[in-house]
Amino acid sequence: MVLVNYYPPGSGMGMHVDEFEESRAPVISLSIGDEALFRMGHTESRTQPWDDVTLCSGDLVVFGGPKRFAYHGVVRVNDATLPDGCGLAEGRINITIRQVSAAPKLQGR
Ligand SMILES: O=C(O)CCC(=O)C(=O)O
Repeated sequence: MVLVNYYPPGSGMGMHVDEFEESRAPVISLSIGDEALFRMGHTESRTQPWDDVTLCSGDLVVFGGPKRFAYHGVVRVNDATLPDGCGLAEGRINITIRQVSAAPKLQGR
């Protein structure tokens, strides 16, 4: 499954766990556009400790293993930080790729 989120400047996404998927395969996340302050926490709750990292256009994050079901979110998207030529006039797009089923069926079998 591929999920595309658009973030207007100044927006964010609350701390949450990606637990819709039954697969434990890593989530792959690509950032395009304005810089975002991304927060990665732990599996128990939305509270500290957490790590904050600024994601720039073109950055790819893979979260798997012990962080696959950790709380995470976007604190904020910083206005007017996107690079020329990224394809956006403002804001940020995040594309996440997730394996949904634990055992994907092979075509024709
Ligand atoms: O925008 C991001 O970097 C994170 C997106 C996210 O957490 C999600 O789609 O569940």
